[in-house]
Amino acid sequence: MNKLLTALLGITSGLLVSTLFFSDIGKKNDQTATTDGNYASVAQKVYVPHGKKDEYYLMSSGGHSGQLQVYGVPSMRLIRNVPVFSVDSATGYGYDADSKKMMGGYTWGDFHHPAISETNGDYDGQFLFANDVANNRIAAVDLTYFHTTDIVKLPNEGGPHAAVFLTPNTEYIVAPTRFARPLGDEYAPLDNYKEKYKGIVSMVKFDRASKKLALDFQIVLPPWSYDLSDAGKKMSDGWVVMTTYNTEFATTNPEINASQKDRDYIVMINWKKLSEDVAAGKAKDYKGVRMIDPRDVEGAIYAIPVAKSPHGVDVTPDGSRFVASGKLAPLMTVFSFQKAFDAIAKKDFVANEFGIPVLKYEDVMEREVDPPGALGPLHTQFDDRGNAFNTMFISSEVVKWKVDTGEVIDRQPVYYSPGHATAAEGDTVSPDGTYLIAGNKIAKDNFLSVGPSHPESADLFDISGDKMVHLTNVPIQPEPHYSQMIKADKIHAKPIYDKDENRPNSVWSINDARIERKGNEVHVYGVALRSKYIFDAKAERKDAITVKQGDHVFLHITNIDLDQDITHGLQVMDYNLNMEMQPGQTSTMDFVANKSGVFPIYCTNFCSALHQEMSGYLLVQPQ
Ligand code: RUQ
Ligand code: CUA
Repeated sequence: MNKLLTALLGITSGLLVSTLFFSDIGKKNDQTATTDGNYASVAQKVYVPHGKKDEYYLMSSGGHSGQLQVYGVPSMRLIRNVPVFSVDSATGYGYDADSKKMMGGYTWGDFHHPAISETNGDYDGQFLFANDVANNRIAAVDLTYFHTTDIVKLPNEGGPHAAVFLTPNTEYIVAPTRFARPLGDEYAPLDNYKEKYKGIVSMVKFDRASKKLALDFQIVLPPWSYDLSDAGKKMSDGWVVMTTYNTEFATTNPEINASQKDRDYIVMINWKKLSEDVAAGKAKDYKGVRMIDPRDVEGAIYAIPVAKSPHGVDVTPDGSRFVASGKLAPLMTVFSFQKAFDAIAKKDFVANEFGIPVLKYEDVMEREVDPPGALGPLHTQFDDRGNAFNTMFISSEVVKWKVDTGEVIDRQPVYYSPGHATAAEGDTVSPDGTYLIAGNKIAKDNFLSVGPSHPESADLFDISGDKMVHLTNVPIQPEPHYSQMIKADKIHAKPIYDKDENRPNSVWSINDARIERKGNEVHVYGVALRSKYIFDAKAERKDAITVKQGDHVFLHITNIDLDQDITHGLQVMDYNLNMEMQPGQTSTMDFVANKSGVFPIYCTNFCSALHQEMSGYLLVQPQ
């Protein structure tokens, strides 16, 4: 094994490495094998007859599509695409005024890790948070309406990849950076990396009433790269553990230069202590951001050596241990919070060059788990019977092992190269132990070919027995990073928006529809209903809007069909505009009518037998 790894690492060409990673692995797998060879019994487990519903929602990251995909488990049917960081013409997201403003000028994002809001360490099903690695944003999605309600931009971050994870009562949405950068968008040459570049952890607050996010403070750390992290719970509540890589400070060719040392660090931070100190005014203000250096707070930060280049660390459901996976060392390491606390109490540490106390590996480590031939461990999930499940990116499998003893219980191939695994409620204080999916990066020959690039894929397992039973392999929307699986009855989605007479710009009666001019602003307060628009109740043609070239036009349209699933759309031809109004929703779109002419308007959402007739005109008189 070590020879193989050395061989892998010795290859300096990225191309060769990728070829090795992606060509031969998986071939040993017989993709038609189910565990017991009984297809009918397996098929029954994923078949959800008409009229019945799935047991779980799978909230799956859409990666660089910037969107959230909602699947049903066990059927693995894609139910809904929820736009979060990217424009979406299907829903008009990014075109209507609210979402356009939230997106802050960006049109895409890279969504990696969803996190469902938690109460006492369990999913409460109210909200979901997500990160945009590409443009340093965090979003909140309301799971009552499956709508994005807020996006906040994080200054000083360099791609919050290790985000988002939550503290057990959603006190904080935590977002550690991937790249270190100079603070305040400043310039500093890469030669000054060690001194001038900082690693940042953003601590974001969420207000459930207003559904808004706000950056509370940032933690300033050495310029290491931070990767998947987790929050303590129960006995370890108050702490976060984060993996690091590139403790070598590589500024070029990281593939080689960031993998030199045998050990990187797990960083343990006491977020409760830091947040108390920030509240007590001990943070420094840097360009409007409260910043705290944990080295200035006694007992707030420790580092623990870990197998090199770890990709993830996950806290066990009881909060007593954390499991780190070294993607370049073929093993999972189990660490004990209690052992760490004991070592801290005994002051059994030495400060490193940054003045961060480093605990001893042997003091905190409980065991190393090294299944023979298993390569590339990435992420860990848990069931309700003391078992852990690890994805193996290189050997394309899921390994099930006992957290208490390290005993390997089962290994099942996946098709192919899994990133994350997701067990039902498998990162909470009370996992269900029912289903697990592997989110695979590669599908290769699984499906009908669609050319050189294939879809990503997911394998679904029944994990209720000792052996994992492979149920199905499905194509999945790109790109499955993390996902979470929540019991269906924890989600309380509303069928329509409340009829709120006080909502700004809403119109609830046909007779109140009107067009008001204020200088060169034209405000249309209209309604949409099956199967027409009423923009101006008093006009001869109630579905026409006449403006002058150069006017700033605001369309405020309320869908007054308070019926489940009767969504209307509204596009404006040749103006690159489309929005939707869900039942009871008021949407606003604004634009400058800079082109003169006649522009048909029609409903983009099929809403009735006369949907095709649901139309109108924008008439722009030339100047
Ligand atoms: S990281 S595939 Cu973007 Cu979640 Cu491990
Ligand atoms: Cu309204 Cu189609």
